Amino acid sequence: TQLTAGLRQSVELGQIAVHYQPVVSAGPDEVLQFEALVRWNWQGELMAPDNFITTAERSGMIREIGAEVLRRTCLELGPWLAGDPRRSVAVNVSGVQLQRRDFAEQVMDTIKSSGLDPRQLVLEVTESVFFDAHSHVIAQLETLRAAGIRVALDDFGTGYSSLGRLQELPVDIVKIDRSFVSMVVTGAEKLPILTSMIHMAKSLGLQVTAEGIETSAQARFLMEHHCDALQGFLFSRPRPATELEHALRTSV
Ligand code: G
Ligand code: G
Ligand code: MN
Ligand code: NA
Repeated sequence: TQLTAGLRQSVELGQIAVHYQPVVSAGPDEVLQFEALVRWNWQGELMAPDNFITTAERSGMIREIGAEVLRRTCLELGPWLAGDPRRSVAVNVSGVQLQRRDFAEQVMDTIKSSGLDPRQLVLEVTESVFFDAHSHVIAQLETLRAAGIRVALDDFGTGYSSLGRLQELPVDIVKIDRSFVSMVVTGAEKLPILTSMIHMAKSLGLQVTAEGIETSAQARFLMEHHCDALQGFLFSRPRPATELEHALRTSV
């Protein structure tokens, strides 16, 4: 299709851009992580991933795009990451990428050549990756984790698997989907599902990040309920690397 041809050309021409959204660690508030979010410069406009990720997954182009996003992220955030070993960057990974048996090796090669400490990389996957996962998908995630890379379960709470299954998954971090966070509105803070999701993840020893924080009431609620980190438009929209300084001035 036209979209696929355009994408292929853009990857070759280096027109895949990455924006970064800060993740604020709770108390003391500090930006210690960014999430890398792909953007596509298409015919003079910056296209959001919702408009092309599915197409890219179908055509397999997501592999080239994913590799380019990781390379660019290492390059653009390398200097910031080198300033403090507690800092990290999270990159989204599609199940289509994980189906390739050389995925783990490619990730390791990319971070090695850019000098990034594996402990500073987080790979975000959704539950669907585990739903029909072949054993080599799990094995690759285990290999990456053994090297120090962390795995985050993105959009947590929106999938089909039971909460109990969380214990079996090779993940270090859960990211609570913003649909749960949006339930926190002033005066209606009876949120047993949200609070038990946090509680359960914490009791399994996982780190918990809440996504889609748009109000200070939501930030307060989630901090009071022991989330480790917060992310959302309240702090900053995703921005290009040249505007990181702005994002770093963010606080709760
Ligand atoms: O950036 P935005 O908030 O519009 O992202 C929309 C969706 O696209 C999110 O679900 C996000 O996980 C996904 N996404 C963003 N960047 C990437 C990427 O580099 N690779 C993959 N596979 N998904 C991405
Ligand atoms: O699925 P994933 O968590 O990777 O999606 C990230 C997406 O969420 C990006 O498209 C990003 O722009 C969007 N996003 C980030 N913060 C907020 C927020 O506070 N509110 C809303 N509505 N979307 C957000
Ligand atoms: Mn994500
Ligand atoms: Na999410």
